[in-house]
Amino acid sequence: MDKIVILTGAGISAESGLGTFRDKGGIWTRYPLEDVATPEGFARNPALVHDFYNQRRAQAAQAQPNAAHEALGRLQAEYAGDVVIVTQNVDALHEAGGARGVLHMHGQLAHALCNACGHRWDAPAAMAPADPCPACGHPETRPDVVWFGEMPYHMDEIWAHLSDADLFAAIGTSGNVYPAAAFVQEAAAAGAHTVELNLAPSLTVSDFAETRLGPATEIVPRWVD
Ligand code: BJW
Repeated sequence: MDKIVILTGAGISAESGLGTFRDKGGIWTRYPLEDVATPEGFARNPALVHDFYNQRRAQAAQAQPNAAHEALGRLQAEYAGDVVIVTQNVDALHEAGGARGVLHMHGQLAHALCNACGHRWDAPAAMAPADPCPACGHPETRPDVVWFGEMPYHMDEIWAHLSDADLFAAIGTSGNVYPAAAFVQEAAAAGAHTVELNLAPSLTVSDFAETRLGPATEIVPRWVD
């Protein structure tokens, strides 16, 4: 049975009202990523980082899945083979759109993480510096997201799926951030057909066999159906 591996980025949630990072007016044009998305930034000013993620958590909680998330949920439900969704996004819109078993390689806004014992739990609406871990009581708690210099989650499982993929699609990601930007090469080396679906060509567009350009809510349902 054929295996489809789909990588998604911020572009798939853009039409649900969640900002992308590197487009005009994007999150990293408004907040220095060194301050809010690195362990060093968190150590320097945890209140600033919590404030940034508390705002993003509140926005994400209001957002609704769009036609692209729903099309992928449908694909997973109806396709006879295996459809693996790997997302760099920290929102829960794939799950709200009907997807199952989504691999959140950059973590999830809805979870908190204890740096001391590794315990994860549902994040409160407003996390604050030195909130104690409910399991061990340690105050080194943080949003459960992957910052620059940290190891993304589920990597062994993701590389295994890529090495076994018949079709690899990347949707709404700019190809700036590794290791996700290297997935297309891994899948192509394994013999998969590769397709990019994006509003504008990514940095890695030349690695893909096929490119479909347009807003995700138009091109993803058309590609799936
Ligand atoms: C639409 C649309 C619409 C708009 N429809 N499309 C050299 C080689 C290899 C690696 C490195 C290297 N130098 C440095 C590194 C490491 C570093 C890295 O990649 N740096 C680069 C800047 C070069 N990577 C890491 O540190 C990663 N870890 C790692 O490599 O571990 C190994 C290791 C560990 C320790 C020591 C040594 C090695 C971790 C990366 C973590 C990234 N974290 C963030 C924040 C997550 C939490 C949060 O959300 O705040 O993840 S950064 C941010 O970027 C976020 C995203 O998931 C990620 C990717 O962004 P994405 O999704 O592509 O968004 P955009 O905005 O860039 O693009 C949007 C796209 O959508 C565009 O293409 C638009 O056209 C499109 N679009 N509207 C369709 N309507």
